[in-house]
Amino acid sequence: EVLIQDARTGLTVEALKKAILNNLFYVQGKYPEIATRNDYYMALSFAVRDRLLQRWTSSVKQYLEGKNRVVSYLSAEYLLGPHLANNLINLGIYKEMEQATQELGVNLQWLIDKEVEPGLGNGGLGRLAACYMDSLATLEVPAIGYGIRYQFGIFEQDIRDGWQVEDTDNWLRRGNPWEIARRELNYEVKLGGYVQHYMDRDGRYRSNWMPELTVKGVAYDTPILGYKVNTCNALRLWKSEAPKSFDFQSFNSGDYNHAVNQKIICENISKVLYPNDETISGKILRLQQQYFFVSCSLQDMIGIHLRQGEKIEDFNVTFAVQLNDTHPAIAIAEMMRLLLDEHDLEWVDAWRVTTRTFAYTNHTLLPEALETWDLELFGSVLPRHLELIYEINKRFLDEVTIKVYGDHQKISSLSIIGEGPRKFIKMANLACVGSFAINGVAALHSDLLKKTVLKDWYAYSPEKFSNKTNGVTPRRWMVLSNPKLTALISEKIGENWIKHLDELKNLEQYADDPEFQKSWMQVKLEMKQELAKRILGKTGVKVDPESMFDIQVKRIHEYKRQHLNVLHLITLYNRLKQNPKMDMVPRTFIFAGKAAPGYKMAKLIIKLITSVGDLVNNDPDVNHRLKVVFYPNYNVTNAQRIYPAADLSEQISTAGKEASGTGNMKLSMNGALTIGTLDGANVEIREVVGEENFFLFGLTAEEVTQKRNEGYDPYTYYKSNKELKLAIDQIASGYFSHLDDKIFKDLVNNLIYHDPFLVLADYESYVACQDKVSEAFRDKAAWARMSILNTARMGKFSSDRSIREYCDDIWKVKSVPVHLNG
Ligand code: 26R
Repeated sequence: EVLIQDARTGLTVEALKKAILNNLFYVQGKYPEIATRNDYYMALSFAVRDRLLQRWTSSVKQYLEGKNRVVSYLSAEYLLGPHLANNLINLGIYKEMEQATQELGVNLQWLIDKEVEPGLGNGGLGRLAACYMDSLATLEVPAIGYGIRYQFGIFEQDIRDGWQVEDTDNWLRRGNPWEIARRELNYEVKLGGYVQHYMDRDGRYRSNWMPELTVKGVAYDTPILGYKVNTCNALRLWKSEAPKSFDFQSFNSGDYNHAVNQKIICENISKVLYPNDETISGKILRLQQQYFFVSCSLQDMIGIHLRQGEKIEDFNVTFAVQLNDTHPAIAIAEMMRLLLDEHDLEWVDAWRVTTRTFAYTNHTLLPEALETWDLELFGSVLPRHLELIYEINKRFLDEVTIKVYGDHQKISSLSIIGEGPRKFIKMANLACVGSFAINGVAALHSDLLKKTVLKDWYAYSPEKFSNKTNGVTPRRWMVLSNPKLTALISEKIGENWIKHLDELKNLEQYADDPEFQKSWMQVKLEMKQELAKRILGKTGVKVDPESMFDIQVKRIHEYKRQHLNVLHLITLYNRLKQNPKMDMVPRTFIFAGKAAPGYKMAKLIIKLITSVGDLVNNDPDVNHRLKVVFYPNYNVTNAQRIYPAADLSEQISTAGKEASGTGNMKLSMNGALTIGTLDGANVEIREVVGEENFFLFGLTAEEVTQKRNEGYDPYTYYKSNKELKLAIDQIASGYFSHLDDKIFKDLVNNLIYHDPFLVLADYESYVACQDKVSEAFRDKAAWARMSILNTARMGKFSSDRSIREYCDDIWKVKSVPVHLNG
């Protein structure tokens, strides 16, 4: 007789089957014969969630027993991707669940594919937060991630007539089995209004913030389980609602309309994620979102701290709070407000606690992405914080003035308040004064920070600065998305690499083994075949899995230079047209990525890609040697399908512009070779994989600066390179757009007269390098060898390594192994 384990916690096939059927019956109210695919998906997810919750309560218990230091990660974005398969892997029950579902007559993959991913982020920064949550739990570090539970995440992208069309992402419509609403855990957040000042009985100056509006934040927790450990941390996202008192007041006075309007205003705060990447829009609602989640989170942390019986003065002993870019930087002023106005600390004590609590990560050097807020607008939303910022700034500048006496340039660059036609608040400066640590996300980026945007900050407090090169979780980006490669690797070197990615090194010994090379390339081919099927289904384009899959997937942005890629593609096309018999390595160009809805040029680049594709894909002269695909709606789910199929990874940003990049790491881990500039983490990737296994081209960051200073003239490049001129002239003349010569005018003029990202300057070097790539691809064994070595040497880029560095150098936290309670 088989012993049936507890249906809520058991990990055997029998226990899982029982759990699924129980949930189907008692949660979904269905029996197998009438259950839908969604019913099964829900039943399975709840079965998995039960097992997570068992580990969660064990973790909470363990954390509360000792006086453990906790990491608090503040991020406006978390791009988690689908949960089900990831949790099965981290629980170590993927195989068991596969069998359990099979025995119940349903297919696990079919259910996994049903999940709608939570797209609560734009791109790199949000996905990094998700990888870091995975690594924190895997390293058994007590941590809470705080953020916003957007009702609508990043828009869904559709391509119509070659243009991007946005559709709302209603990810919650079928319910979300991965979250637990904690109705009892809620905080009030004030907005707008004015501040009264008075002196209390003890002769202390007091501030009383009289808000125009109060909103309530309700906690929604998502368990984040580490890989094959019992540590299960919380991702706590805040949903905004109207506080009960509000309904009441207006309702009683008979102003029903007002009551309803207030309710809508409150609910709007966590309604939708701003889809802008790298360009600020200065919208009031965005500031409200930032303050809303930061205030809820800090109130929550203070509550946790005090309930442990600790003194408020020791807050920074309990929590290390990381600011994911400046989006949550208002936390520094809010911490001061809470300590001064609500917990009665004196200024110096409050400032000591605050500046020992926060650390700030910068994610971009682009000037247009450095957050500022119009001072008046800021004061209208956060009147008390404006006062506090004035005071923080005054005290800080007094200190600065002593050190840099008379250097007004320095003083104004360090000031939190910027002066122009209108005054504004510089969030990066607020983050810098209030933090004890400041870091960039790749070696080059951290270096450039010290030399450019944060130069004066570095001169003022060099001890705060460090580098923490980004990383990605191998659990999602290898084990989950590339099971065949994972099996092949583990067959040779065991499974330890999944937690200790450096062990991939042990693959190097097989790089020259013809048998292994064959199996390696066979996995790649199978992944390309799978992607080819999806491409056909989504775009109607038939691509050849034997051709080189040349892949650029990321947000569409001029600095990322998708248009440089297109210029190369057109050049290959022209070569074929001029010499249809030429022996060319067949390539499939695959693009994917969203453009910010208001970013005209990015949207035009998408249209350019699809237009060139329409012509090239249907030209008989090309004879299927070139194919161009724009894969719609790039998100985590699609990324997982694309990375394993890549031969070539395009990382071609203008040097000095991409802070790090993380897609570059995921692609290389999956055996793609990189063609790239010396930008962001490319520099470090090239260092570890070896320059002979990396296709380098283009100007260096220094040369880019120099060229600009000399007065860069793109027109001379346009005139002097025949192939370049032809490609641009074709775009301009309507060759790719049914003779419409207006459609790409802005793009062409921008390139030949301005070219802010030096596309034309790098064209020649890029095309020459691509020629080398094609030659290299002809030698299958040599290519396989390079591919294996790329994977073998990527150990450094595990987010486990990044998180370990944050823990040791910045947060000073230790791991706390969790024992499972019964
Ligand atoms: C203020 C606002 C509109 C805004 C600016 C910038 C909103 C969102 C962003 C996104 C930025 C911060 C971002 O995602 N940066 C990326 O961070 C990744 C993780 O560190 C890097 O790998 C990547 O190079 C960088 O562009």
